[in-house]
Amino acid sequence: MWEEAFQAIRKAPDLEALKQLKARYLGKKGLLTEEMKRLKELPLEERKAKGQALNEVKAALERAISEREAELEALALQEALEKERLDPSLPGYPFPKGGLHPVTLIERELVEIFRALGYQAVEGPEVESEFFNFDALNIPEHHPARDMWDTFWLEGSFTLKGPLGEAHPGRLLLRTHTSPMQVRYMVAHTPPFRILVPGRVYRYEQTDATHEAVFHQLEGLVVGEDIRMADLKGAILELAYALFGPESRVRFQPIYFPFVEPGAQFALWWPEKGRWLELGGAGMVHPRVFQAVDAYREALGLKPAYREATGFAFGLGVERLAMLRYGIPDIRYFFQNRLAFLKQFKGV
Ligand code: FA5
Repeated sequence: MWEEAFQAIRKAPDLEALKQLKARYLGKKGLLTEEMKRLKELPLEERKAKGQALNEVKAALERAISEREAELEALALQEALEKERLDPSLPGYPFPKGGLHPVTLIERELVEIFRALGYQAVEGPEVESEFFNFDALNIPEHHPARDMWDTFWLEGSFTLKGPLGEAHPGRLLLRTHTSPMQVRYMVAHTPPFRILVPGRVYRYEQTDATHEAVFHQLEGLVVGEDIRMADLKGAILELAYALFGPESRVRFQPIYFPFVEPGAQFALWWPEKGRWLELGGAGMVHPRVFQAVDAYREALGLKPAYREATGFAFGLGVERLAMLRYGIPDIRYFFQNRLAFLKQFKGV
């Protein structure tokens, strides 16, 4: 009878079967356990001999079970090792690594250049009020200058936050340039300072190879005592040197922007290509802008801080610069998210 048990144990195909065999012989209601219970029915002499024999069988069964268990475990391990074999000499799977968008690359480069000149980068909201985008920048309603910026107007009663976090009522729009941040920053700070405002802007425009409805600008604003046009030219010249080396030059041509006087559009000389790059607009901050800032400050209970101030501002198109820099023929490529295009720009 026990011979059969030993055989079954030795041949148990897996751990589960072994567990069942263990229960069958050694469990609470197992054959051997039952046999032991019956010992007390035997006469004393027999009981002793039989008891000893059963104890030996029990020990032997236990030994057999744990031996088979060890065998089966080793087998399972062997199997797993076979199945999950790892070949460390195989080449790894290529893991695609993302790169930065070309607009981000140029934007970071520009911010770095100006940071070295003491500028601090700040950001402002893309949903803006008519007041900061136009009125405070000396572009009143019904003034023809408003036509310079075709605007996406927003509907609804969302209340915008002003420069100090106060509720700012007013008609809402998607900012058409980064210049409203000039006003926001000045209201909340006192001169002197040098700031940069990188950001996305929106224009209700037909798109073509050089015009997008959504694009990026980089605004610069420097306010202090006795800031002059020469300082503006110097800042743009530093930009030209940083981008195109010491052979570069800058060109300023008069142009009208309501928030600067005089106003200029500026271009950088690209020696490598032997051509001028039209980059953006600039000028000396218009006194009306300073007045609007001080009026707003007073309305908030702050002291006027711009009565004696002088300053310059500039704003340039980031995509336009990226296009020229990287030889991109169409501005629309930036927002199509085609990997073949984006993969050409690597950077960290
Ligand atoms: C402005 O937006 C002024 N706020 C710039 C400024 C700032 C002037 C501070 C004076 C003082 P303008 O509309 O010209 O100006 O736009 C500035 C630059 O943005 C342009 O030179 C051009 O590089 C870029 N730009 C304008 N429109 C588009 C467009 N639709 N798509 C792509 N880039 C554009």
